[in-house]
Amino acid sequence: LEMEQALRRALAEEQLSIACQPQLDERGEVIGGEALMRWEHPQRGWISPEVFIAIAEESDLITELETWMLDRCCALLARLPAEILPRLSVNISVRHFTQPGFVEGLTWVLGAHGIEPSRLTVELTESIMIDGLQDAIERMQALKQLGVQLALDDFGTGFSSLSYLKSLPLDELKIDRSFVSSLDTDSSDATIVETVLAMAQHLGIDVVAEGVENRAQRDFLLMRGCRLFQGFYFHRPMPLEDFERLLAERI
Ligand code: G
Ligand code: G
Ligand code: MN
Ligand code: NA
Repeated sequence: LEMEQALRRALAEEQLSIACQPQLDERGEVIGGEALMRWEHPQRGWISPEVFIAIAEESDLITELETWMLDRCCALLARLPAEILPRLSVNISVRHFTQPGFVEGLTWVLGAHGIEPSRLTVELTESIMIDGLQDAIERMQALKQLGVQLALDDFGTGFSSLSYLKSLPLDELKIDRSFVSSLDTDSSDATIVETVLAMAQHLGIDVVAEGVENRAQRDFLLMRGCRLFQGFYFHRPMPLEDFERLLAERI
């Protein structure tokens, strides 16, 4: 509770910021980024998002944090033309996603900034199916009608069966970095990654490989049809100013 209060104050007192990790296509061009929340406490320093997101998710504070995040991300998309920043991904927690006003809020913020909705990707995890597949499908369809892109994050770490994949209106799968990081050392993880890529191709869903840390991993993925990459091999998450500088350098 003490931590929750500190986090509420962090939001009010602008201790929160956004880091962005570039996403690249098969030619190595930056085609977008994933926005990640950061918290620098005045006394305790940087607090890991694993810690503070979990605390925020215990209450509707997560909705406030992610609403702030969405507003900042839309402002960035509005500031940079699509040629410079084609797309941006944000993580939305299941608690926020299942809130009654979520779609309305998202519609409002996109409109307020005048953003083409397809430039925003909403990353969800398999926990969206907590209330059942049908509820998840309906909520996701409402988002698709808005025109945003939908990604399933941390794919492979959940407990759900693969059969739900064909019923969800997904644009993108993000293969969890735990599979990617052991591609070159664990043959069963290599098989899982190959299978996910083949399956996604059949379903017409793009795949983002997360946590690519070396060239061998990138080459393995590329040879098996992966077209989107994210990981320390290319870039670490960076402050927004640095991300904007990186984008500006390309032209
Ligand atoms: O780089 P990193 O340590 O930031 O991220 C740690 C975890 O925190 C990741 O699983 C990431 O998805 C999550 N995370 C970062 N920002 C947000 C956010 O705004 N909302 C949610 N739900 N998760 C986030
Ligand atoms: O769960 P989500 O994918 O949203 O979280 C992104 C997290 O993955 C962030 O904590 C980010 O710092 C981390 N990350 C991104 N690229 C790499 C990588 O190449 N290696 C490792 N170990 N972590 C990564
Ligand atoms: Mn993510
Ligand atoms: Na992930």
